[in-house]
Amino acid sequence: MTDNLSELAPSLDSLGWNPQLAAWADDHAPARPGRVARANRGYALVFTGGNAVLAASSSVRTDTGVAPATGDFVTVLDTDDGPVVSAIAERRTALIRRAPGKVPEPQVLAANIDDVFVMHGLDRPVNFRRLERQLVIAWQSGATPFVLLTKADEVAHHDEAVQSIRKIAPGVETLAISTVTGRNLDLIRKRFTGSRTVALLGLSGIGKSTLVNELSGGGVQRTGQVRATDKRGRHTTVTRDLVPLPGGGIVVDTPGIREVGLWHAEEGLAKTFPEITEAASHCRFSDCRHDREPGCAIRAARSDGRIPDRRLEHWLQLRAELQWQAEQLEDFERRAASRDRVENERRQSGSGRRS
Ligand SMILES: Nc1nc2c(ncn2[C@@H]2O[C@H](COP(=O)(O)OP(=O)(O)OP(=O)(O)O)[C@@H](O)[C@H]2O)c(=O)[nH]1
Ligand SMILES: [Mg+2]
Ligand SMILES: [Zn+2]
Repeated sequence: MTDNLSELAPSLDSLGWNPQLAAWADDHAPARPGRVARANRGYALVFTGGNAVLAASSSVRTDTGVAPATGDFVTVLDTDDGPVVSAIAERRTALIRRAPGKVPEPQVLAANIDDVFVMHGLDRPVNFRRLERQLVIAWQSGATPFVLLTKADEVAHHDEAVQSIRKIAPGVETLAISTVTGRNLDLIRKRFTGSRTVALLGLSGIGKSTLVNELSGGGVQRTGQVRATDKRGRHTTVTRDLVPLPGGGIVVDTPGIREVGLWHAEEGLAKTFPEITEAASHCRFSDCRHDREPGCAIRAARSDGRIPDRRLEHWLQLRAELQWQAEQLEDFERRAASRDRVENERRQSGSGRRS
């Protein structure tokens, strides 16, 4: 694998190494500690302090049911077959979406992060629903979300966009930035100190990798032009990469994501819609469905304009989606368990015949 990441050699301290992790790693000696810079199917590129090692990860996945994700703290054991990821430390935070496809399973976009930069390009209309979904998974991660509106140099009146977004992202710092004019980049740079780790989230072509290059002061990440006609990106970044910055701090560049599936995100939903969560706590009945029940504080807030229709509708939809997903997951697990039972019985009756 030849790429810029494997040529970096950050120290363990700059990657967020701490006494708890050291104690954890001691239990796994003689394996070496490190942090995952990039995870591929079956392999992880691991910064082990002064080195980047490509380690096999299938066995740890089979043993623990967890595959290493970008940002994970891991141990790497040298075996006759080469380096192998031998353990993954419990994640402090994790940015997770539901993996695309029919099977209900999580996809970890970044682990052990402190902030999530939810990014939208001002060169196209902001999709509020997508932004709200992104905020749900960002809040759910346990990290602090920020909204960055990129390409501020391309629009004359971006203040309006910033104001309308502040309304749908209460409690979330929202900034318009530009890598062309340098607008607000000083504020962004200030977030990056020590081993603080920030994950970037957003559609293809909105300038995630360009920001990474701007912050790192060099062409670490490849960037690609958007299509002139509809501003669509070309999915230039295809892996989730942990990029340590020379002045401190770490940024996780990610491929552009269109589908933001939710995964166990009740808390994230509550934090994304704080005004609705607050109103719900005043409904007369604790199991109020906010439909026709008497004393519904949400309906009252809606009718006097404190909660906009659009936001309430989206909240109800996302809540229903989470409920549906919980049922689907239960059903899925029940079917898997019954398959295992049948398989066990088949095996036992088979061994019975042999004896
Ligand atoms: N005008 C302007 N263009 C920008 C800015 N930031 C990025 N771009 C351009 O937007 C295009 C896409 O940038 P990338 O950084 O590759 O976008 P990305 O979000 O990493 O895209 P994917 O890797 O495909 O997910 C490039 O042509 C950049 O030069 C900005 O602040 N202003
Ligand atoms: Mg990119
Ligand atoms: Zn109610």
